[in-house]
Amino acid sequence: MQLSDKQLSFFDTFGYLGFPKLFTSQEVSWIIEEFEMVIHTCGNGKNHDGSARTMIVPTIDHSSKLSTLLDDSRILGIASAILGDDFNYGSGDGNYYSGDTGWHPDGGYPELFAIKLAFYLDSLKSDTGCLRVLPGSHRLDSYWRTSNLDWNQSQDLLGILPAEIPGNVALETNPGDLVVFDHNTFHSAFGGSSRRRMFTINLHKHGKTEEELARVDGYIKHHCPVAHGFKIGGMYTDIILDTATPERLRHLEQCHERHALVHPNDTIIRPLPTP
Ligand SMILES: O=C(O)CCC(=O)C(=O)O
Repeated sequence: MQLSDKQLSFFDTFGYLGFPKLFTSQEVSWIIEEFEMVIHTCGNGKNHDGSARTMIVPTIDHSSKLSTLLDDSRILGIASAILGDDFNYGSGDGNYYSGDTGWHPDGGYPELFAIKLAFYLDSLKSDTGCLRVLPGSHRLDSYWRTSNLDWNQSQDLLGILPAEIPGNVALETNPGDLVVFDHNTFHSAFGGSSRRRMFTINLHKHGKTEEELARVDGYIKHHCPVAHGFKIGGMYTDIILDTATPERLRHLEQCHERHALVHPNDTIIRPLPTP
């Protein structure tokens, strides 16, 4: 799958892109089945009572079937077009969200570095917890950022609810749709249920220079499973590594190796499988 110049310009300008109906209903069925298996058997899903968010990191790594999303030509096409075809897989979370998520970005990088692929597994409308974005907020010099306004305090500061901030976009989705956004882009969700299912695949640029490698290391420090309290012995599970094609390994190699440098005490050294 290729992105058009217009799609790339849209992403560059606004910091997000939507892909309605990217996956078929048959694909959605197994994706949901595997997601539920992962959050129940590897995470705390069975104890989710809706009083707080239940999260697991990683998610796709715990299922050989979900791991194949990293081999999918649609995902590869989107990721390669935005980040280059040597992009790194930077782990991802699986969630039963409960209630609102306030406005926040996932990073503040001076240039495009990391993106999030968000899979929402329920139909979500603007008043039932769909993802919202502040278009253009991925740019550090945008007013969304330079104003230094706390958009979550909009009621006190501006007399409007955070969901009513002018210019924010509610990205209503159905299962099978994919939403992609720059880590820098401010996002939120309001009005959702106490069991809003969603998982992410985070991807970032391959580090080549010393400066870029330092950025990759910083990413691993803050976004890897260990950073979220999930000690799986490295950046990835054995499942995602042992079932990897040579093409998938390209996207795992750098973070697999750098994890040992960033978190030496939480890395069980293991080689990558040989093709
Ligand atoms: O759907 C949501 O509640 C927000 C998702 C989010 O904040 C994230 O993935 O970083």
